[in-house]
This record gives sequence, C-alpha cells and structure tokens, in this order.
Amino acid sequence: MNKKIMLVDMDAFFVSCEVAARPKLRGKPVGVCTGPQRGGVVASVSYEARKYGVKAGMPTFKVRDLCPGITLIPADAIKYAYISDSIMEYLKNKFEKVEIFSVDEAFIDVTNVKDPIEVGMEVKDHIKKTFHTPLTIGIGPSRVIAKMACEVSKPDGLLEIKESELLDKLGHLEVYEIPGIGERSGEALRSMGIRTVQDLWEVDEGLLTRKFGIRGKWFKDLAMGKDTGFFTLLENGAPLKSIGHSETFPRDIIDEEEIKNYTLYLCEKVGRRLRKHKVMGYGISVYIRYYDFTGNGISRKFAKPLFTTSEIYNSALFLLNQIREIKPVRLIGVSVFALAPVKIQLSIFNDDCKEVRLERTLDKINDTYGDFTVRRARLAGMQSIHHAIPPRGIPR
Ligand code: TTP
Ligand code: MG
Repeated sequence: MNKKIMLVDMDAFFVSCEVAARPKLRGKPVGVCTGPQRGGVVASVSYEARKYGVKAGMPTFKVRDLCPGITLIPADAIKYAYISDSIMEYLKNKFEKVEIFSVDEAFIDVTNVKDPIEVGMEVKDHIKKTFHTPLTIGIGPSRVIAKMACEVSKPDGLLEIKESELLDKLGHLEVYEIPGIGERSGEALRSMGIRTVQDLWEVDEGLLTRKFGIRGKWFKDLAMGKDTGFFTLLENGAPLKSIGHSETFPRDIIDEEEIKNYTLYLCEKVGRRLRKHKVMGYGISVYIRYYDFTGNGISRKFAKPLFTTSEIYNSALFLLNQIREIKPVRLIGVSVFALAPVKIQLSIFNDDCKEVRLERTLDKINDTYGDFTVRRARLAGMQSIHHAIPPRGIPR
C-alpha cells in the first residue's frame, strides 16, 4: 500500500507564540528577533511583515528599513520550547507514528488513517483552540510532497496532494522549491533547461545521472513523490525522560575521523548532563541527517546502564555505523533514555573505577572553568558549534 504522510507545520511559529498572548498584534507586521536588539536578526516573521519583503534571517536594521511599523519582540526560547512540547505531546498521543522534525514541524504517518483531511481539520481546530497558534497541514505520498503541499497552502492551510494530482498541483513549481534540491543544484538544473517540477518529470533519467550521479535519480524521485524509502525514527512511546544533545555542524562533514570527533563531542555533552543529574540510562538513540534532507534514526536498550562518556560514545558509534550512509552529514543527535537514578553501591560509582574517577575530575574542572576547558585529545582543535534554535529532526 502506498504511503500517506502528513506534515504539521506551525505558521510563523515564534511570532504566533507571542501574538497568542498579545491579541492586539494579530494581523500586524511582527518579528521575533534573536541576539542584541541592534545587530540581531529576525528568526520569525509574521505573514503581514513578509508582504514588505521581510524574511527570516534578516538583520533587524534592514527589517526596520523595509517595514518601519513592525513590532520586534525579543525571542523567549523557553516559551517556544514549552508550546512546541505541548503540541508534539498532543500529536504523539493522537497518532501512532510521529516524527518530530523541528521545533514546529512533525511528520505523521497517516497511511492507515481513513480520512486524513477530516483528521487534519480536527488537528488544526484543536491546536488553534488550545494554543491560539495558526498552522498549516500538508498531506502527500512522501515527506517531500507533504512539505510542498504545506508550503503552497501556507498560512492557515490544509491541502492533500494525491499521487495522481502531483503534476497538476506542483508541476509549475521551480526545481529549487523542492526540499532537498538547494539553490546550487537548482541552478545547475536550470542551466540544463530543467526549470520546473514538470521538467524533472519529463527529463530522461540517464541525462540526470550522467550529470549528477546518483543524486540525479534522486532529484527525479523527489519530484515524483517517490522518496518513501523509510519513515523513520524513534518508536513513538519511547520513554519521555531522556537526556540528549544534537547539533547542526558548521559545515557538512564526510570525513570519518571528523564524524567520530563530533560524535564524541555530543556524547561528552550528554554524559556530563547525566552525571550532573546523577542518572544513568538503559537506552540510547542516535539520529543522523544528511546534506540532502534525508535522515535516519535508531534506538537500542541495554541490560547494563550507560553512564560514562566512553560507554555512551561506544554505543553511539556502534549504532551510527549501522545506519550511516556515505554522504555528507549535517546533523547528528545522541540521546540517552530509560533513565534511572545512580545507586551509590553500583560499581560504576566506585572510586576505584578509573574511568569514572577521570570523568568526574574532568567534569569538575569544566564546571569551574567552563565547558571543554579540558578536552579529550580527540576533541582538541575542534570548531565549536553554536546555534540559536533547536535544530530540525532532534530525536526526543
Ligand atoms: P519555520 O517553520 O521555518 O518558520 P516559521 O514557522 O516562522 O514560518 P512558516 O510559516 O514559514 O513555517 O521555523 C520555525 C521556527 O524556528 C521559527 O518561527 C523561528 C525558528 N527559526 C530560527 O530561529 N532560525 C531560523 O533560521 C529559522 C528558519 C527558524
Ligand atoms: Mg513553521
């Protein structure tokens, strides 16, 4: 049976969270900015402000030039995380298979849902009534088509695109509007005279693979809604309590050693938090996302709990090697779940245990002098990573 995927994506999410508490701003140009007021950028922009050409990522001084009447509100990450969690919790209770893709997007497998449009309307009503935040729902035979259905019907939309309607409804879109085909590949396709989704349907696959290799076939599959290879991730119903960390890398990485280094860095972050909260975990999840929008995740439970960074790292690497494809990596996430308090009599808390002693000492130094003051040799010289928002596709 063909897959049916629903994407729930909040409209102007950060702005909507703020407007929910200030109804007077509804229908007005509003932006949420991060960083210092002067010199910061807008992370989220209301649809009214978009009419003035204001876009997410623009510096605030430019935003004010384009739209002098705009209300700019400093970001309140905790508020957005709380609303996001509550919305995702509702979706996870309502549906069997939910993949939380970013702070405001979730993919849901609705293959076995009798009337996805009606259910989509229920979801929209419930979220709007409960959180006073608008949203759009796209439904399609693949994640990419669900995303495109969502994009073309934003804001406050609901659209299903069936396989037989793909050309009718999306054929006119430019190739770079297909998620996964970036500006650069879009430009290369255009230089070959392939400008629209319909052009991709019609072009000979051989021509594409000669120019782009395997990615050429993939471009065509994306356009035709055939990217249903997997519907991923963590089983829904994985224990709620977990400690995880994921990062979008400063650039896509392909080098084996670098991937290992970043994985160790993530495990160190997770390990430190486990030790700080004096908990250990009987399960671990690893999630990977590639430059091309695809990704995969895997979880395992163990009889023996994970506690030290090296234990977490060894398990994470083992799982990563089972799912990793050889293509540039954009994001890795590591999360330890099935948490339990550390019992003092456990051998891992025995001070004779060299590994635990070493890690406690490292933690102490880093607690006093700042993160990663003392690093494992593998992490020396690694570029540090910062980001303002939770990256997309975090396993929770
Ligand atoms: P998006 O879903 O990309 O944007 P949006 O919800 O504001 O607007 P749309 O209606 O087009 O979906 O991102 C979700 C939130 O993530 C967004 O409200 C703000 C935050 N965000 C950033 O902080 N930085 C960014 O670069 C992007 C793209 C989003
Ligand atoms: Mg959104």
